[in-house]
This record gives sequence, structure tokens and C-alpha cells, in this order.
Amino acid sequence: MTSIDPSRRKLLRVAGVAIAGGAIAGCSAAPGESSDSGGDGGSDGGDGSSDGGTPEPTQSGGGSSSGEWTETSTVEMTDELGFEPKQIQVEAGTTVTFENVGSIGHTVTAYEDEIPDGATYFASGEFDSQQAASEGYSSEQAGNVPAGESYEVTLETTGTYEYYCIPHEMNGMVGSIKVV
Ligand SMILES: [Cu+2]
Repeated sequence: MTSIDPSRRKLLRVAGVAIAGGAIAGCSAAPGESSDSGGDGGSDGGDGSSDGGTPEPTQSGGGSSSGEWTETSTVEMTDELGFEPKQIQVEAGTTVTFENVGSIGHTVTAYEDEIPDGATYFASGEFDSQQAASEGYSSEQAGNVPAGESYEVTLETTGTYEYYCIPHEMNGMVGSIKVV
């Protein structure tokens, strides 16, 4: 009695291994033609040759060395925030008149340390020191020379006097008087 059940045979068919890894083909996709048209980058930089930037120092106050000295005893104060002429020359004993020809108020204020030795300090408002003039102006606009008015000062001591307008000094409103 041996019967073999033929059904027991199991045929395990291992299906063929899929054709994996067939062609690792394709290696043609390589980046061929290396187009050299690229690089629009080179925007020719550099040629901005704006011949270097050091701004030339404009001859502002201080150095009373250069520039011409106008022989006059009258100086105008203008709405351009300047004294005209900026540099004048007078003889000792001359009375210098500062006329406000514009509509904006100004002061005539000497730099205490920039007047000749022994000279009398001067400032519109008749202050006897630069500090007093500065404080007087800032507190109550003392020393202000309104439109249409003038300030006079007689200079006896020879030498160079530097002066300024308190509210417009930062605008370059300065001047010089050379007494000879
Ligand atoms: Cu002024």
C-alpha cells in the first residue's frame, strides 16, 4: 500500500530572476557639449575709474593765508549765509560796518582766540567775550542783527581778526579782517 500522492510534489518554480541590472546603459546622457556660451556674468566691472575720491578741501575759514583782501570798510551779510567780502583789509582806526542786506538775521562775533594780542574783543550785542555772546544769543538772540540793520566796530589794533555768525557758522558764515 504505498501510494504516493503525486500531488505532493510541489514544484517550486523559482521564477527567473528578473532581468535586473540589465543595461546600465544610458551612460550617454553625459553632459556633452560644454557650451561655452554661458557665463554672461563677466559684467566688465572695474572700469568705474572715477579717479579716486579724496574730496578737495574747500578753503574754509581758518587759514587766512590765501585769497585776496578787499580794501573796504563795509561788509554785507546776505541770505546766502555769508559775509561779503569775506576778507577785508582796513587801516587801524577804521570803523567797519556790517550791513544786513538780506532778510535773515545774523551776528558778527569775533573768535576770542583769533584776534590780535591786545585787541579789544568785539561782537554784535556788545558782549565782551565769545562765551557771553554765544550764551546771549542762544538764550534770547541777543546780538542778532536783523534785516536792514547794521553793526559797527572800530578796530584800533593791527593784526588779523577772525569772526563768525553764531547761527550760521556751521554754514561757513565766517570772515576775516586784516587791520594794517
Ligand atoms: Cu548768519
